[in-house]
Amino acid sequence: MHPVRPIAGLVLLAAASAASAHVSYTGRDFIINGTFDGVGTYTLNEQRVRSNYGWADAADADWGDSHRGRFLRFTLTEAANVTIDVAAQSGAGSVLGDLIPGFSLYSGVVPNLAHEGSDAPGYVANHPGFLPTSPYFVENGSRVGDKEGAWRALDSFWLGNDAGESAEVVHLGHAFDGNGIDVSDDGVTDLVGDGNPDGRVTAQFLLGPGTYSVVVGGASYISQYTEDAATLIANRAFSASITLAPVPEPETWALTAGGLVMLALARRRRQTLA
Ligand SMILES: [Ca+2]
Ligand SMILES: [Ca+2]
Ligand SMILES: [Ca+2]
Repeated sequence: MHPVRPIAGLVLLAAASAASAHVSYTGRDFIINGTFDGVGTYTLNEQRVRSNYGWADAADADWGDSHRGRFLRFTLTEAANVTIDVAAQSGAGSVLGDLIPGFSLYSGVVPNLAHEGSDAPGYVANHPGFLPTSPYFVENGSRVGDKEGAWRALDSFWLGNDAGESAEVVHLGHAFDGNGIDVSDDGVTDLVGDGNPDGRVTAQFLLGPGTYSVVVGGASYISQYTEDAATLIANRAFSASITLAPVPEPETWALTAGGLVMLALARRRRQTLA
């Protein structure tokens, strides 16, 4: 069994940076103003995400903290074959370059400054397991309710902000670097990675017109128990790109309600973890 996670240190840092740490897509649009010219590669360099465990921690039964993910977005005005690539980048100063990247793709975006424990109506209704009090964890290390955040890496999730705005993003797929993750802590791997732990992960999707979120985080589940306090929440640097190609034979694929048919990545069954 793993030792109790050192969450007290997390709380202090989260509180100190809470005003700027909530979800923001500003400066994280792959395609500026939603313009789509049919083909091309769009890259966001020198992105950062705090911790090396956020994605994996959002893949387990008690969900994860959206502050440990980096939210990127793009808009397609027509259907496209989209390759998403995320790679660790060398860091500068206190920014580390050791990210084991994972990402999830969602249809839609959440409102600016969305966060766990927001004042948006419906927060508790959309987060079974949270109690109707503001903080989603407290300073003695005990969580309020049985969820540690609202981010779900393997499923859709809902977030709101203190202005009362809210939205659900619909999970379309995910991929992560490495040989697999044991998110139920029983010694058995639950999630299969890309099999090549090289700091990079790539997956391909057929997408219809619409706006999409790509949420990037660390896929090192074990690091939340093994890293020292400073390393645990250190920023990790990464680059992310999307490459668009025309859809070759539109009659051979059908748009789902969410506008997606997956190509290279078999959709994982929804995880119900004991
Ligand atoms: Ca978790
Ligand atoms: Ca397991
Ligand atoms: Ca890889």
